[in-house]
Amino acid sequence: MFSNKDEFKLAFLKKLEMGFGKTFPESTVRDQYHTLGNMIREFISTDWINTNEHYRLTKQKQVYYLSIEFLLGKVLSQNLMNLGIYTIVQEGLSDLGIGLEQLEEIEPDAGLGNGGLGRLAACFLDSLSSLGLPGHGCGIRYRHGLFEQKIMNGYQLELPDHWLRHGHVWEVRKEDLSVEVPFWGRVECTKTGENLEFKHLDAEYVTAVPYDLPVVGYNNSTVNTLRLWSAEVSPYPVNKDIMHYKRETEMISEFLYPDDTHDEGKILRLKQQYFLVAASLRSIIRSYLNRKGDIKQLSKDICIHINDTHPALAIPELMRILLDEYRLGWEESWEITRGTFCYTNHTTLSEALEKWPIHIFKPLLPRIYMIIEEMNERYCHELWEKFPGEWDHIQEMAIIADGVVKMAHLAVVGSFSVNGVARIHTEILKDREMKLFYQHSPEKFNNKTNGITHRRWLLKANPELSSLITDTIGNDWVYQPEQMKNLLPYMNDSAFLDQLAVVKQKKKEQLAKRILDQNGLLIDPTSIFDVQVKRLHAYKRQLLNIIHIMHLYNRLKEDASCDFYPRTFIFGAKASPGYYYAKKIIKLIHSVAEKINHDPAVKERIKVVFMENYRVSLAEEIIPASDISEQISTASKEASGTGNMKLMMNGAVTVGTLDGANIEIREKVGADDIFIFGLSAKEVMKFEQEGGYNSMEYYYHDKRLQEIINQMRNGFLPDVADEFEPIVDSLLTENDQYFVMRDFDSYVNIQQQAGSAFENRQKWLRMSLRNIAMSGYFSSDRTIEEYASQIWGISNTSLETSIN
Ligand code: 26W
Repeated sequence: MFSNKDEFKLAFLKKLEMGFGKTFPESTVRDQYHTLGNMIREFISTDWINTNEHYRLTKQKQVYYLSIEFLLGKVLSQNLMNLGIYTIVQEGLSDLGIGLEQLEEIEPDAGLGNGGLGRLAACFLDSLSSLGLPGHGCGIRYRHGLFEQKIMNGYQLELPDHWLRHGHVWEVRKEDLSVEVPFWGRVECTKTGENLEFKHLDAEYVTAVPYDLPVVGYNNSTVNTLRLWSAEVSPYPVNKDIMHYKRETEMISEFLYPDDTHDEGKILRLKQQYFLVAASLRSIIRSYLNRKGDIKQLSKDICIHINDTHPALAIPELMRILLDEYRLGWEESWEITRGTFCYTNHTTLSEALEKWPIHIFKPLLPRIYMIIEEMNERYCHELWEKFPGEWDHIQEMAIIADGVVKMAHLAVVGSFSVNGVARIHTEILKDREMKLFYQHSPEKFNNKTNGITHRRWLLKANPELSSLITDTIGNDWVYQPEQMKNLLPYMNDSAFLDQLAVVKQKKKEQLAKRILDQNGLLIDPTSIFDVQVKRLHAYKRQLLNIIHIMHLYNRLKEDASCDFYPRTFIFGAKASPGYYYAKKIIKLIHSVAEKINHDPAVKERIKVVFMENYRVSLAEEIIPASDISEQISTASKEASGTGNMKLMMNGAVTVGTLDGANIEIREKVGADDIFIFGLSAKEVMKFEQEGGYNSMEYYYHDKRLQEIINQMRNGFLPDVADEFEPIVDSLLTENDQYFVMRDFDSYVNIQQQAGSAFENRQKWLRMSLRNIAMSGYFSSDRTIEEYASQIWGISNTSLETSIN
């Protein structure tokens, strides 16, 4: 299509004129963006076709990653980079007087996810393609992704995300591959000879229309597919008001649920879940039968991965297909089904465990409910054989109990593999949350510590650091990120450390400029950039961070001459719209910022910045500029965390608890190059079980805490006096469920150590370097290789293997 910038320019101008009927000087930046996007998508299509053809001909096993969320962010530059045409395009555009950054700016983030779980799915897709592995995503094409956050007077406002307003250049609508998904109705059972036959009658149909997005591998000609389903009215007749039916149908793919911890039990969410799995399974099976003829071999030729329990209905749905459509017997269907699914758990927080009330479930999905009932009965029978008479034990493990369908139980029982996302998380699953299941079938359980794609989070987000790495150790690390270890010998090379410092400084200046533009706040780019960016949740303890900031402020007010290295505290966080407490924390951060940022006495020393509308593209700007990475969840609560890995890879040093993947980070960098504080997971769980923690004691005995808590209610902070009562109550009246006060002293100390370490420039640069050098393990390539070899049983058989 084009192989140098002049060819690119010609093709670009021609496409622009043909596409928009305008001359180049008449075109807008948006016209130019769409032209480029369309051009690149067409450029991709040859490899896309070839990849599919290759899979079809080699008949190799395929993996499908089912997820209710895919948090892709922007794709233009990642695609250009993976295709190896970034420079050609950049230079060609530049000759025309167009900055590629301006076009990138126009592209909306695809924000089809809340946080960690959705972003992980996006990183996994990138790794699958880049490793040349046959793995595809299946999700929902929400018309509105995660809400846009605006801050007004310190309060969060939510605006709908209109990412599709101007069309989406990367998607291809495949109307001919649409499928019908049935809801409601009734099941009729008839006996034909020996067999029972089940028919779903009077169902209301929804048409699922697929939109395919290409997932481009890094420099290897592999293009896998992310198939996103959109809900549209069905041509089948309905028995109700047509306008009402249309509205209800389209609602299914209208909004992403903006909650990442609370299971709300809403019927629309259940509809979304079944919609996703019914449509995906149909298309997976269709393409399987195209490749291979025999449905009975399904589990040898495909693997379906369910990302948390949200797509767990795929299990009874496959049973339904095998039983009702292919007429296999129960035993055989069950064998195939259990050999096909694998499940990842992403949280042990009990409020996040999905449970569907039968009275909602059964009428909406009558045949699926029947199948789950049968699964439950057979499973309980099997348990009875093993634990005769132990009713409680069986009841605790049942799939249906207490009037609800327990999705985690369904997922465990119907899968051949169950994994957690960091070592401690998997251990907690095995000894607590899923203990009984682990005892019953230990062979299913395994750990796969999360990872992130270094191609986005280093190569793309931090080209300056990437160039420095490549100039120093060559570019093997791009294909084998663990090679970043080869940077370790530069630990004592002061010329190299200086260059590292220059890169970090440059990223900090870029972020300072963004903060000035966006927040109107002038910050000192030589101060420590202390960053906490993630969803707002009580267990993540943004509160501990802000309390510590209040403490520093109080100290500086008392003694202006005290030794303190200037710091800029940077927050980015969205709160779920219905999460009242989380929104109070956002307000508190703003009130504290207001107070501190306007006090001339501390002005040069502490700044507090809340960056509005945290999302993938903003993360790409903040993370490379960070010095300190705040990973301060109450130990045992954060399954893994992945922001911790992104920050480490960009040379930030972690201040954190021994929670999630922080534990493995410490193992990699060594105890000297990470700042660990606070209760251990064991200690937290002991308090939770046995009691013995009394937060009031900390209020009475720690004068620092007392002063801070008083300041939340005595008019010290701007705004009404009782604004922060819910926070004070959580700390005092409700006995501080997340041990903020308990960990406060330890946090103050470790933060002081981190501050002193920063003042020793050489020491800090060495710490930073060790974090970068050891971050290769946390590439999602390593994670995906483990999934591929240990769970899925797939390998790279592409014609062109990617190692250059
Ligand atoms: C039912 C509502 C709901 C929605 C989403 C409950 C729970 C979720 C997710 C499981 C929340 C989530 O994103 N979990 C995060 O997954 C990341 C990727 O594995 C981990 O790194 C985070 O620690 C975990 O909180």
